[in-house]
Amino acid sequence: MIRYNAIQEIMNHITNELIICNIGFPCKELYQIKDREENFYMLGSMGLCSSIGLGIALSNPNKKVISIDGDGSILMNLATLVTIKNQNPKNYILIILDNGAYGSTGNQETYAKNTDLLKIIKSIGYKNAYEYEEIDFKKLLEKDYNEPVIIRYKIEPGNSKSPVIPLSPEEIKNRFMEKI
Ligand SMILES: Cc1ncc(C[n+]2csc(CCOP(=O)(O)OP(=O)(O)O)c2C)c(N)n1
Repeated sequence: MIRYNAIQEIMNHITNELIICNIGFPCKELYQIKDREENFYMLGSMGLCSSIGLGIALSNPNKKVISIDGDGSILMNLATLVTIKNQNPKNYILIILDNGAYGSTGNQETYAKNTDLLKIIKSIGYKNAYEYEEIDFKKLLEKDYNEPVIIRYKIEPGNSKSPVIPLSPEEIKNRFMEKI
């Protein structure tokens, strides 16, 4: 499975959750699969999708917030995992699409090829750390948790042919802010 199909699978279960999406192809693919005002397409700041999601989750405790991130971006900002754990937003779900590659820039291998991100996540103390293939994501979304959830979704490298998003950064930001 490549990223496009993984995002399709995730979006099959989404209702009114806020979604923050990783830079590059993930955003273009999410836009193509299911554009909605509740989607924030993060266009510039590699490594900060999970941090932006954390801020949105802390400031909107009554909404479920999902960040769709990548292994390369998590590796670029590993401290985010410790920060999220300590801030402990109960309404936050971080999904890491782990293709072992910097997919958006040409599938150069990342260290996630040899370093198990889920082991790192569990070692930080996350109780709700899962492999996507081992959970029922629909049921997970229906449940309430006392701590953040992190899901690693193992996929293959590969980009779709999704075009550039026809919205400016200002338009993306403004419609998302109005929605929340
Ligand atoms: C600080 C910084 N370094 C590099 C880039 C270039 N860049 C954009 S997306 C990307 C790859 C992201 O890889 P990953 O997070 O694993 O997501 P994937 O594209 O594989 O889904 C890179 C290197 C950038 N935008 N910002």
